[in-house]
Amino acid sequence: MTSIIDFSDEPRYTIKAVSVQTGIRPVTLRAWERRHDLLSPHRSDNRYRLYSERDVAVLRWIKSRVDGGISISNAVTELRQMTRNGIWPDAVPAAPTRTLSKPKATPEKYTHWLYDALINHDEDKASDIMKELHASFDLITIFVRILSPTLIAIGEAWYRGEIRITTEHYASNFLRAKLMSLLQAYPTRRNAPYVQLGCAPTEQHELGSLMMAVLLRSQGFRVEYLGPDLPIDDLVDYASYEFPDMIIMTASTELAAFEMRRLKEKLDQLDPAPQLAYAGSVFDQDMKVRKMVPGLYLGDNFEQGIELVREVLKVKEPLS
Ligand code: B12
Repeated sequence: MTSIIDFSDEPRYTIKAVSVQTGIRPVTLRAWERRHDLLSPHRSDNRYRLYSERDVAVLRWIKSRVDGGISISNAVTELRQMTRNGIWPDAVPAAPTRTLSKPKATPEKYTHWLYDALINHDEDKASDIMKELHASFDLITIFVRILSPTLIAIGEAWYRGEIRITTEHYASNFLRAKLMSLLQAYPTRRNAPYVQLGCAPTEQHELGSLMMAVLLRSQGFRVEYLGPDLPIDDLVDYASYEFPDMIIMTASTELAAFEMRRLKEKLDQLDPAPQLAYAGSVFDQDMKVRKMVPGLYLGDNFEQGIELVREVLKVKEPLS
């Protein structure tokens, strides 16, 4: 971990550049400076504020405290007390940037390369491909046009007996691990609509749910990913004192979907009752199942799912 004091204090960045790097709007930055005497950025010849790498690191740290539920004045006081005693906090890692470079190939070509690397258990190659994908495509394109088709091709190859089950497990676990790292690379937040995601009882297919968790967290939601095969009673008990705004469950079988009826009944007894939303292949394929399960069906694709979550949780502006 690098300490904030290790960053350069040479004036370099305009307020706009700092806003892009930290996700703090210029108007908020100016207000923090004015009201809390937080930073005194250098002024250029034409009186523009210029911030250093260290200023950016301080702002990221302050923002992580505020996102964690601490008031801005307490966060500033905390920082002052630490620095007065010669202690500088560790720098908070930046959220993954999304400045995309021109892709070397089409999503279809990448799907083919990733499939090949995974069925040959070539982890280095698969990791390199994932790095390239992250540098060249937005998350939706990676998930919908590359990872999902790769998984489907692997499922089909397994079904036809062309690859062993061990290889299918290897590939899905590799992708699960990459998705978890991606999820953890985005900052966790406190002051944002709170969504818990996971899979219905008996359901092991968790990658769709995990992808949605990454997408929502990348958009600024407070997200907790709970994993596969969740027991209803424990989930409801957890929700009774964590107060999520929404719980999203996925299912690929009728058995798993029907368990959600019981979940809805129990959640409705809570006050406030979280919104129950669901998705997954069994709902996509069978309208009868959707009719039988109360709650909000998020649709068969992530874009529509995100739109509906934003609508129901009344998020109009981008969350930062
Ligand atoms: C990986 C995998 C597994 C892994 C899962 C690992 C993990 N950690 O998730 C493991 C090995 C555990 C597994 C187990 C089984 N599997 Co499996 N599995 C797959 C595979 C290869 C990929 C699934 C996947 O992750 N797809 C990627 C996701 C993103 O795609 P998706 O689920 O289709 O989701 C789309 C939409 O539903 C939607 N969506 C999904 N989630 C969400 C969430 C939100 C919020 C929103 C808005 C949208 C959304 O968006 C996606 C993109 O369009 C598929 C092959 C295939 N054709 O899909 C088989 C497949 C799904 N499995 C299958 C089967 C039969 C099983 C088992 C019963 C096998 C067995 N005999 O044990 C068990 C069931 C276990 C259980 N009880 O759940 C069959 C299902 C057939 C059917 N329709 O009934 C498939 C299709 C394989 C096949 N060709 O036969 N499996």
